[in-house]
Amino acid sequence: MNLDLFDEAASRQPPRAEQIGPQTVVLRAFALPFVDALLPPLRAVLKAAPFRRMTTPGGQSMSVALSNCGTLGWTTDAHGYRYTGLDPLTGQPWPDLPESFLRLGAEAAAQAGFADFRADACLINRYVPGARMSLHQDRDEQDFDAPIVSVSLGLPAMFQMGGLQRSDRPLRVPLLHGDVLVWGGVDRLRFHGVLPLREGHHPVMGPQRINLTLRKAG
Ligand code: MD3
Ligand code: FE
Repeated sequence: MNLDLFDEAASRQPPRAEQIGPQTVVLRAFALPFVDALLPPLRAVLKAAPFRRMTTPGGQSMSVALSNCGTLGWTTDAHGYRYTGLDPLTGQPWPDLPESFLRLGAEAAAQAGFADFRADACLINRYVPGARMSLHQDRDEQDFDAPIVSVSLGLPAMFQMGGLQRSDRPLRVPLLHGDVLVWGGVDRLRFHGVLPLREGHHPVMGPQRINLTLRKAG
């Protein structure tokens, strides 16, 4: 038996791209080579702008905790959803978008067919077991021509991708540690959500899922 070949086959998976919509691609494991470069700056961002749970305009407390980095950050409160330049918790500008986040966003977007993507905002969502995100559209950004790049870290989640109407039956797509989802163009305003996170412990991230969404918000 050729052990070298066996080793190579066992350790190096081919890049897998799954087209789940006309302009929506899942790049399986695309972020794995970036993880070591993402985690230290992620920790620094969260030290300056800690995770917090926000209240929606409808008065519901979100089960997902969030933070942001970049020139703009997404927030919600009793008055509505919007992007702000200052973190309402600290009164300070959101932390800078780390280079490694920008690089991953640009490379994943290019791989999915969106050239020259440069994010100015990154929403950081934390799911603990039971946390979920109900079906919604992302429509608080200025420019719907730019794609969004989503990076999944930690525990697996079941993502729901619906259509342009809330009533369209969603497709279920599992998202695992290192998976990257890129969507734009005709898919940009699709309804989407995340089913309640299952209990578990991830070897790198512990008992949680963290999702980074790189956006052009301004
Ligand atoms: C839209 N986050 O932050 S990734 C959000 O996993 C959000 O934390 C989820 O929705 C999360 O606004 C989902 C975002 C996503 C992925 C694929 C899509 C949004 C999509 C496909 C089509 C439309
Ligand atoms: Fe969303």
